[in-house]
Amino acid sequence: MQGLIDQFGDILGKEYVLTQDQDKAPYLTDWRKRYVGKALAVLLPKTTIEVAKIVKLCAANHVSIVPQGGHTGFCGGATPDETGQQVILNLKRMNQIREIDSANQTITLEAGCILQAVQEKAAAQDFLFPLSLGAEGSCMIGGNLATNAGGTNVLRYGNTRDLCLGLEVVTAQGEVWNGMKGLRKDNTGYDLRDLFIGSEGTLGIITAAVMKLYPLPISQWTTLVASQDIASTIALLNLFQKRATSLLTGFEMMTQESLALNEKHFPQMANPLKGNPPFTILIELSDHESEEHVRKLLETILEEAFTAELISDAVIASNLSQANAFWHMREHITLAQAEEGANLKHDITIPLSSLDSFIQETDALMRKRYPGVRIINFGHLGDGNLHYNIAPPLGSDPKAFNLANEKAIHELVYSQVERCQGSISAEHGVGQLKLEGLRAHKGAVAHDLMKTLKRALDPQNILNPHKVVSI
Ligand code: FAD
Ligand code: 2HG
Ligand code: ZN
Repeated sequence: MQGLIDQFGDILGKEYVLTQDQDKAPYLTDWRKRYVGKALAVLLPKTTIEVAKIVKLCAANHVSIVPQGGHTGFCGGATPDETGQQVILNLKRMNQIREIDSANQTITLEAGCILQAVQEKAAAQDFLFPLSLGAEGSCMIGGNLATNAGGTNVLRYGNTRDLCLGLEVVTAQGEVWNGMKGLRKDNTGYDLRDLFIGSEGTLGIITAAVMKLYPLPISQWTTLVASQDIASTIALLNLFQKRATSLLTGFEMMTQESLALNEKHFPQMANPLKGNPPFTILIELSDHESEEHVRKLLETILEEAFTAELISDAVIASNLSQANAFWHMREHITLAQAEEGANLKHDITIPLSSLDSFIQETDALMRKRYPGVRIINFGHLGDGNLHYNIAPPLGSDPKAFNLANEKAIHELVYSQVERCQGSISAEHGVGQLKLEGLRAHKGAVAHDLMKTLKRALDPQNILNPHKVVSI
């Protein structure tokens, strides 16, 4: 293998081929500390040409590649297996923003750009790059595209897929596909771009992209409201959709139990709504007209909601720092869960019309079968996306609880998801975490088509094998 390592060094420069255990360690464990892999080497390319040369070399030597961005994914997609025979290809050095095209309202950038840096670069030129998620300080645009990440602005601007106009991809054969036209219309046969988006590094390595920009709103207003039940919360969402239409940019839900866990670990982030309501809803409106216009609209809709008894309390953020504090409270639930210890995540989508029955039935079954269990349910309710996470009963050992109950708890939640015709992965992807259940969930025809695509594009199975589909 030393010969191969030397050849990697010839392509990248020796300092960008990490082979020592202490150098590789940060790349080998996923964010949740659920998967720990081994790797022959961690490779840090700087250019698309280098990526292409590495893929050709790996293909010739039957060495498989695990593409990696910020390594913040929740499904173990960027973590190698335990053989120590795979290489990690981390794209963090490919972090150039190539161009902002103001007339076309697009940004052209390399896959290793950190999401937050992209947002800041766009804002400096008076544009909004709307993708926003809790990991934005470390996740990368290539990872966002590879997972088709969602986040908190999907309601208005769509998933990462909806924000992408063009891609540059290195194929499993080490060819470079240049699909970097920033076109909003292009009906020239099969959509290769959409094939690579969401493929989690199994079909090609995304090296660059052309992404959409939007005008920066001049005013944003954020409010927290108290709701007593899910039926009222959905009626509230529909009221906002009707009255605020495209000004509605965020609609997030947090249950009492989620916020209690947050407050336990981050007491400075206590819920400003009094009385610990069963559901706390964070709503954001963004406007291009004036502060006055959006504030009045928000107040009017909230008055209507009070009159219709959809909400029992509301706090409007009086300044930017208070608005940020509301968002931090929402985003810290994941961190509070990590502090608390191992938990079972379910990133699911349910049609809004079935959400009430899903939560009522699943909560009841869960509490009956697992007395004392904590249901940390929160998420992007405007998209029907729940993070229906399960924490073990207080006082129990998380690892032992999960070992004994993980399979049955997943089955309970996912059978309810199927009953409601939902999805077992809303925004986090499949990776290795959900590989097993995918065939049953997608159905044999869809699953076989996915395998056919994988075999056609990567017949040697060198790109992220045993993630998403096994062939
Ligand atoms: P990685 O974790 O490095 O990789 C993810 C997958 O993409 C892997 O399969 C990897 O092989 C592949 N990949 C990475 N780069 C490339 C590339 N250039 N070409 C081909 N394949 C590649 N996700 C959401 O959707 N919404 C959220 O609201 C959200 N919030 C989060 C909050 C926190 C605190 C954390 C830790 C994570 C959150 N996530 C969320 C999950 C995660 O941030 C996203 O999945 C993100 O898109 C992953 O980006 P990454 O650069 O870290 O990718
Ligand atoms: C979020 O929406 C992320 O905050 C994380 O998708 C969800 O912790 C989770 O399960
Ligand atoms: Zn989420």
